[in-house]
Amino acid sequence: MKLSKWFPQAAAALVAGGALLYACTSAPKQNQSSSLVSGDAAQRVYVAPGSYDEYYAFLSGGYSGQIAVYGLPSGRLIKVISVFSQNPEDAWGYAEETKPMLNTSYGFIPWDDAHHPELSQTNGVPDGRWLFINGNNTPRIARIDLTTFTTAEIIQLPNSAGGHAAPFTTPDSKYVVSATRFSVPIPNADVPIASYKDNFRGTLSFVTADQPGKMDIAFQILMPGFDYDLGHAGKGPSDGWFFFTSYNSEQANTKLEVNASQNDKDFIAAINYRQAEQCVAAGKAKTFPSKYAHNVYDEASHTATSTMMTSVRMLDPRDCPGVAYFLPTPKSPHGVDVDPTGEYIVAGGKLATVIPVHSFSKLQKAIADKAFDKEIAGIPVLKYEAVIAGEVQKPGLGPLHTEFDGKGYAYTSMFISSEVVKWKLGTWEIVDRVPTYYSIGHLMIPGGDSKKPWGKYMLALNKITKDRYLPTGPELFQSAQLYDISGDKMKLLLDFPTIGEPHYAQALPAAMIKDKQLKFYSLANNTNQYVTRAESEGGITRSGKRVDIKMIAIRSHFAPDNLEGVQVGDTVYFHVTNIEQDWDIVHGFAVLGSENSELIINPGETRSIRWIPKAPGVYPFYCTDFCSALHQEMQGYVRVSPAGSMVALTANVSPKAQQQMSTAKKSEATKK
Ligand code: RUQ
Ligand code: CUA
Repeated sequence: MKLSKWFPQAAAALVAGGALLYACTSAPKQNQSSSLVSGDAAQRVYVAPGSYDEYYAFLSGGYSGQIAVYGLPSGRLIKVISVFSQNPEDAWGYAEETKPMLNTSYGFIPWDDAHHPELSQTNGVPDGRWLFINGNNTPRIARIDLTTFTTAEIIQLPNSAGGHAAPFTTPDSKYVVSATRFSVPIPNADVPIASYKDNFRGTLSFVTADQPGKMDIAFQILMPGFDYDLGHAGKGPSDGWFFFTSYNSEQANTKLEVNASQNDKDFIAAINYRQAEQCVAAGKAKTFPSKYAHNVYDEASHTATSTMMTSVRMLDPRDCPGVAYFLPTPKSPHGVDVDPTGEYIVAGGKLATVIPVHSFSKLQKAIADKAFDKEIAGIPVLKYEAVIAGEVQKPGLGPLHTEFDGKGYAYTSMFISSEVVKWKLGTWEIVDRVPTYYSIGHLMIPGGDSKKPWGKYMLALNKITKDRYLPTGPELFQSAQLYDISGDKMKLLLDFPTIGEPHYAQALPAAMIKDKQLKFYSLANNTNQYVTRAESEGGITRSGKRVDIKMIAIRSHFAPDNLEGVQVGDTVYFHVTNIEQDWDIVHGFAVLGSENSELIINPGETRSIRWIPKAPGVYPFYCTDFCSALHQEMQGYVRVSPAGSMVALTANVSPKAQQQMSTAKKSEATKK
């Protein structure tokens, strides 16, 4: 590609123009790019029907708020996990049981912008227990259970806005972090925006993550009012440290594209979080009133609860010397990535003409030598020369993110010049480059941000796909491109469209989790307050204007399936238990005129949906998942009468069930 020949003048022009232009205007013709695919590519990605992929890949859904799971190398979409957005496909955020998962201090929030999936780690290597992901807009972190592929927990981050540098994990998953992209008044307050420099601050949050259901904000660190962008934990020798990029060290509050691009260097914040732990334990952090939600999904009751928390511990670096240092880093850095050995800290300076790499051992020496330039808000700024290990020269335009193959090489995405550049750690020489189509953001190597990458594939996550797929009107899908990185040269293998906008992704060998998948929920262990374990337990009850209908779903009927006595003005709850105990036998439920989504009910699960009928009539309901040969027979009716009607509240329960019921009652009576 033309732009992959790198011109400093072009960078200067782009920066002066204050715009990051897309390179796709000089896109190669389709036949050119397809000729770049090597001859055996089809074979390398072909996973025969009925065979499994080698890796699970988890791609963020960006502004869809969800996660998409793909098999690699085939690129087949195998699951969409509902996280931050209501999803009618599985009733996430529509079913009563799941609504509390989307609760925040701002109320019920049906959407977020999810950027960075991160696998839990043990000893610095993905362990297949959980996947975390951030919500950017209303800062949150979610935990996904990798035995059920469902969201199990969400914690909100107070004193934050734009939870972008999240949720990167420590090598032991003790913490996942989040940082403010937007600095804001802390606590948030009604102040003039022009008072930015006086009133606006950032925070770095450390969230305990290794106890399911118990995520908690261990502490927040109060930072100067920059924009904090991305983070990664140290490992090996740098274990115990965390690195966050920042831009807008100018502290501009308007026209950032120009005003935050003035300084030659911004900063990476190096945080000694063990030092922070000690300061917090010594009482140096202040208790800071803060409202934030902690939402937990209980697998036995199939029900989420939301708890509003009221305070955090806030640590000011001035009260904890040695907790934070700034590493000058050119220029408006975006990604920060630590190599598998833990020695090198690589920054992707969007506007930089080099890829700067800091050295952890030099950082330690610089701290010991007090090689400081100045101090900002109690945080020493180290001398660039004292911490820099090397610079990758002329890498391309717009470096963003770097991953590693575990064989001594780094791979950096170049947004503007639309390419991936492979370079050698230690010598900083570029050894290969390949085009991407187009405008690559993140890239991902399975385990590529861990101690032990599985360095066989690299996935490029692209923003622009003009001319790659059949055109679909004004908006085109984003895409992922799979490259073989097992040899010296990167080879393009496959190109597939993605849901939402994939930012980051993670992947692990399928063998790590595929045999741990839960096949169905135990009906016997179902503790939902509306569980219906047998037909005889179904029924309809009224309490004032609230009507509860309990029913079972099984191939191929609902029971009860004829309900009367509902009145206009009632709020009706359908509680449906799928009593199947068999893998993937899922039923659905939907009722005419419902302003809600359907329900999708997994085997052994109970789900409830609220319905407010507006007019008298008879309303059919049916199963929405083609579950059996008689799926179309899986239907029923609710009769709605005018308010105050004398129609009795009844649910038909089959004669057999009624018999069972009366026998049960009789035996209860004899027991008494
Ligand atoms: S950020 S490229 Cu969240 Cu790089 Cu998307
Ligand atoms: Cu149950 Cu279709």
